[in-house]
Amino acid sequence: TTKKNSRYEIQTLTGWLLKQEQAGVIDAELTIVLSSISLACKQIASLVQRASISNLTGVQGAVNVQGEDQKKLDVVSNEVFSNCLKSSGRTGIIASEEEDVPVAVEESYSGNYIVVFDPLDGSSNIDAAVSTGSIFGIYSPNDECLADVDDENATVIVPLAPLLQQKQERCVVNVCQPGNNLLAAGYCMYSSSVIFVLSIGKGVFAFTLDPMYGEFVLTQENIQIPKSGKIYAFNEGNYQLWDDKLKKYIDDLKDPGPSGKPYSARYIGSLVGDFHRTLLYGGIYGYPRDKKSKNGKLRLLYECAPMSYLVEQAGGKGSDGHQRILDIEPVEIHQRVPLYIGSTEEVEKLEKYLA
Ligand code: AHM
Ligand code: MG
Repeated sequence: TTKKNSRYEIQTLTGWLLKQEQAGVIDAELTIVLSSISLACKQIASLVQRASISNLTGVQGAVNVQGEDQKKLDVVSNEVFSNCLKSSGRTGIIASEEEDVPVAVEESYSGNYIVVFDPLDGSSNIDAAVSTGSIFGIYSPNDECLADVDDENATVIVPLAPLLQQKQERCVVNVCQPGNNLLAAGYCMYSSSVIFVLSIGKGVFAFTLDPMYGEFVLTQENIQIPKSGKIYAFNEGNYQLWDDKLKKYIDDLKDPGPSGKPYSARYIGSLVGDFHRTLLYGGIYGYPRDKKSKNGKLRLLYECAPMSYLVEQAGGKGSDGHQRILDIEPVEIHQRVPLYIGSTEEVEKLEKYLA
């Protein structure tokens, strides 16, 4: 519970970030990056809420009832997220699930943080007004990641980004960093409440958007995921495409024998919503590889690594079935990996079945 000195005192996200800065947990630049992300999330929250009123539902390129061209909400959300980060002046490179390649931010004048994000995840849910979310991760521009322009494995060419410019006119920065290097990660869930969940490496905190103040207000401190939980969230429509070991695991959850109670199935089809429930109630979320998708569906950089960082900060586990997600070194920015995430005991149990 949150300690309040007076009934009028609220702890806003901005106030909380400033306290963290004062305590030396994050620097002033990162504080600015995080508050620009929270601004993007507020904007996206209002776009999501008004989507069907302002003709933001439907498919990209379609024509609406007034005969105007439509933009899909995930495309608009990408613009909102990118613009907020660019105008913060503190992000050197942004990589979005919606863009083919990472983008160097020329407006950046200090900080130069690398931000990876999925601006609107679970977008197939929008037209039915079901939960969606934004996911992000923040890396520092590590000098060790600087490489020669001729390096074929380098990921992005940064033209004249100020800090890097001192070293060479054009240099190359590798956005493909393992989750282990994350400085911060979080998500914003657009649901019956708008909830911003964040970790800066010292636990997981949740802030709820107060529609009266228009501010994110601290609502949960140091969230700990239950050690176990009897809820599983998998798209079981893919069952026939799964590996036999995984089928056996799911069969056993449903049929624990005469003594046990079967697990409950819950699946929104929105990683942020399914993850948020798992974080609070315990259990396991999984997106396995299958016969059609050899590496599953979810992206390592924008989805799996930030969520694994958060779950570990809350005392849980994120795995690809065999190894820790945060240890995986990405080789390309849109890389996909299988994801099993949630309560420690549940993820370990699954790993035993897959071994
Ligand atoms: P998206 O990035 O295209 O929105 O896809 C990611 C979403 C996740 O939010 C969700 O967990 C998953 O896809 C659901 O996939 P499926 O419909 O195959 O179950
Ligand atoms: Mg996504």
